[in-house]
Amino acid sequence: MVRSYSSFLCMPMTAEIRHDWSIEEVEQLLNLPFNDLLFRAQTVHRAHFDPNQIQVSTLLSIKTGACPEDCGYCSQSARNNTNLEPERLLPVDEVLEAARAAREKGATRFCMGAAWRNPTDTNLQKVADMVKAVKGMGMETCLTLGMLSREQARALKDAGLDYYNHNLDTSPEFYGEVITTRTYQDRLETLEHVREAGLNVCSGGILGMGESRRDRASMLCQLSNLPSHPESVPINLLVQVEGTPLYGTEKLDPLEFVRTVAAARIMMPRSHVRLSAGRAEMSDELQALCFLAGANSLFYGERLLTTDNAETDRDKALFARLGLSMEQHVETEKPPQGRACHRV
Ligand code: SAM
Ligand code: DTB
Ligand code: SF4
Repeated sequence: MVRSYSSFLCMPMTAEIRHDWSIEEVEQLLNLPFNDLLFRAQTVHRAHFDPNQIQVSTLLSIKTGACPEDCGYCSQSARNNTNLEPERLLPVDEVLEAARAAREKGATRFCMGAAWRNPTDTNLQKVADMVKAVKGMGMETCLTLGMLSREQARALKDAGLDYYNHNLDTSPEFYGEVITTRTYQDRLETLEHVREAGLNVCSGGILGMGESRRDRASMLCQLSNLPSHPESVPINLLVQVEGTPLYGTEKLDPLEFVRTVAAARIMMPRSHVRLSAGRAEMSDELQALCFLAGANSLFYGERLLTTDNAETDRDKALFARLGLSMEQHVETEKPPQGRACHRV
């Protein structure tokens, strides 16, 4: 007891912004006694955020399935035998209707996802029109369309896009076990293009794909050692979809998920850490631990892209039980003091 407490005290408690994490250092964080790790994460969290506010985004799949990529977790890959009905790019009015419904429920950001390796320039123009329309409703906008060139990222910025989501998914070491049709470097380059265009970066990964604790540490190093931390860091728990290669993977210890959220919070103190896919299968108590570990963003609404999300009534009840409020502010990353809030 005494030994772990003293080693815990030796670790800095300040919310320093660093880009030089080593995998070993992150492993040390992940190896801390659970209470010490959560205390540190909560301390860092409180230095930067109101701990009782949650940023709320809603997702919509604007183009579903028939994707040429071979991501081993994904229901939308044409190579996986899932029972998914492919859909063409949705018309703008359908997207706007969904955005309006999301806004009425309290979401401040609307995230649109497409099952593409990368958008064609024609499709990019159509999506840019969606961004303009959603933005015109007063919501923040986010897209995830696959790889982007420098020019495409700029065109989306010009259309008024706020965030671009592109996940690293896992560590560079484990990556090849999950995806072979695009490289880790491709992903890093897209993130560079997005950042260069002046867009906010949303990038994180998936846990529970059979990776090791070291892989989780390595993925967090990649994210926090980017030239700027992503403003938003989605931590997904693998949603196991029948017919995908990762279906049947041994389930991750839920406390390991919490530990990883805590490490993300400590390493990227000013980022919103999003408790993303996998909430439908999590208990309220597990989600509460994730919030304590510094998660302060989530997807709200009955669906993610192709799978069910936690139900909104359940989320409302959970927010009320935990005394959490939805962030209402639409502007990007401001100090916590300025944020308005909205009780559910
Ligand atoms: N096609 C684009 C791409 O892959 O870049 C955008 C959409 S893709 C569905 C966005 C992210 O969702 C993936 O990078 C992955 O991290 C996450 N994701 C997809 N399927 C998932 C699953 N079954 N469980 C957890 N996360 C998943
Ligand atoms: C992210 O990190 N998680 C979201 C979003 N970015 C696009 C996607 C989750 C997808 C979960 C599986 C599905 O519904 O298809
Ligand atoms: Fe396609 Fe994206 Fe799914 Fe990979 S994660 S198969 S790129 S939709």
